[in-house]
Amino acid sequence: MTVLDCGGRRLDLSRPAVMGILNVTPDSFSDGGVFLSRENAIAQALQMVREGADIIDIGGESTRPGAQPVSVQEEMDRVIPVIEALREKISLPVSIDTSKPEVMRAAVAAGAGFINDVRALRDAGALQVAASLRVPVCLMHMQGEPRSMQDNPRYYDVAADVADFLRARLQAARAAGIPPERLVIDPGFGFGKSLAHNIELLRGLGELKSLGAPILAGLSRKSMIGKALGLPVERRLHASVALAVMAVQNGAGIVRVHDVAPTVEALRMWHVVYPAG
Ligand code: 7PJ
Repeated sequence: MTVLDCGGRRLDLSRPAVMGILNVTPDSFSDGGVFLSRENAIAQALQMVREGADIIDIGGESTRPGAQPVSVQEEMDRVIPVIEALREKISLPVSIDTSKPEVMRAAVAAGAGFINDVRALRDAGALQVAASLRVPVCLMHMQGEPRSMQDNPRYYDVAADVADFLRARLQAARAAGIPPERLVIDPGFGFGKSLAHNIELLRGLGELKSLGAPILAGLSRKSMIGKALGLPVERRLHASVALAVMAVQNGAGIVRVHDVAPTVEALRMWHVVYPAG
């Protein structure tokens, strides 16, 4: 049984874990602006806790294709008050979705117990800061930068290229002093990937298990559903739940989702059928 120690709060990975998404941004692609106010963000987090989430992932910078970067100060102003409020109100671990070392430091000081970095600690100083904070870190694969990553992404062999990248980032993280029991990996669905690339990665997700770290997968409401089924973002719930189950079936230990209640129910059923994983 694996339990991640998230700054004193537990994330149990002996059964599929659900990470609920809390965007505190004005421009996230599916719910941008709605949760901008602090009160709304907190209410949304509490709702996800009631629905059975295992960890709440708070992000203050949209990484959707085409999104513009935000300043350190702007990102802090969005996320830190929400993390501080949630520290008191919920007992689950809170994850900070950021690439900026300054935001990582402030977020952990405010109560976050997990770092989710779509840039896999490649920003200057991020490896050293993350190591000093002693909380688990998710290292995600991304080809290119959000602004341009969906302009004709190319790979020699997408599964092998992603695995090679994650292996190298795990090595860099360990070399910086982050022990293996604090590392999680993520192939980064939709981050510089075509529909065909995403499908190949999902089918081959189990191959990442050989890297020895728990796997996080984020497929919720993503454009691969839009491309495959022609559905707008507000109609992607059922396919998102299906993809979460497929990801778990293929080896994911954590799924990052917008719709917590239906995903929790689907994965509870999965766990009844596959109690040993
Ligand atoms: C992911 C993420 C993901 C991790 C986003 C969206 C775009 N972090 N942050 N994995 N996606 N670890 O939610 O559609 O797939 S932002």
